[in-house]
Amino acid sequence: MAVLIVATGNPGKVKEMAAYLASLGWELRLKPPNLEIEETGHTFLENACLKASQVAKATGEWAIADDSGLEVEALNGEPGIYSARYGNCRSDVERTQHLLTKLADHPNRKAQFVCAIAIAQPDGTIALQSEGICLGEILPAPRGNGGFGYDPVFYLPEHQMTFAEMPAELKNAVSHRGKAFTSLIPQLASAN
Ligand code: ITT
Repeated sequence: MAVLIVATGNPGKVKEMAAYLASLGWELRLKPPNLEIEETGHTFLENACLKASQVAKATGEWAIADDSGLEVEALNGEPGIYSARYGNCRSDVERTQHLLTKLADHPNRKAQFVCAIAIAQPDGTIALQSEGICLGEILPAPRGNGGFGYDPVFYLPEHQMTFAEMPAELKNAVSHRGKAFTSLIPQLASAN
């Protein structure tokens, strides 16, 4: 069974990525915690490729990376690729509050989550890549306890729930990450 290093330090992502990758025939391993990759790309895809490629080279194994974030229309796409470090806040709760403060009572609440996934071979060459988008709205206050990051304020009108109110299986089926994995998984299954 080939080893696949999950190149993220975000526990919320690890859980979701492991759910998509379970039963694909790869032995999943976490990236060494001291291996930090600087995200110098200008797009989600560039950063996903950077992380996958550098972790693959450093470990000598296949690696999969996710770069993702929230784009809010009324904030001209902020926080975007800077979602993890928005406002220099130190926790998901603070970042979410920072977003709500910036958006204030703006009538346009439209937002989208974007996810780019890249898989690199042990020599760092990118073997597979994929992207997914999930459209929603930003609520004026958080709702729900599930998920991670901005999930409590990201509302899907068609489900009448935030990501944080959804059972994990439903979020995994409809999310930006779910869509990226759906197109990636058939290719990944045949790469092993
Ligand atoms: P790694 O780079 O180690 O994977 P990270 O958290 O720094 O972890 P990103 O640079 O891709 O990852 O930033 C993604 C941020 O976007 C993440 O920290 C959340 O704040 C947000 N985010 C991404 N997907 C999300 C989701 O499904 N639900 C809620 N917030 C999400």
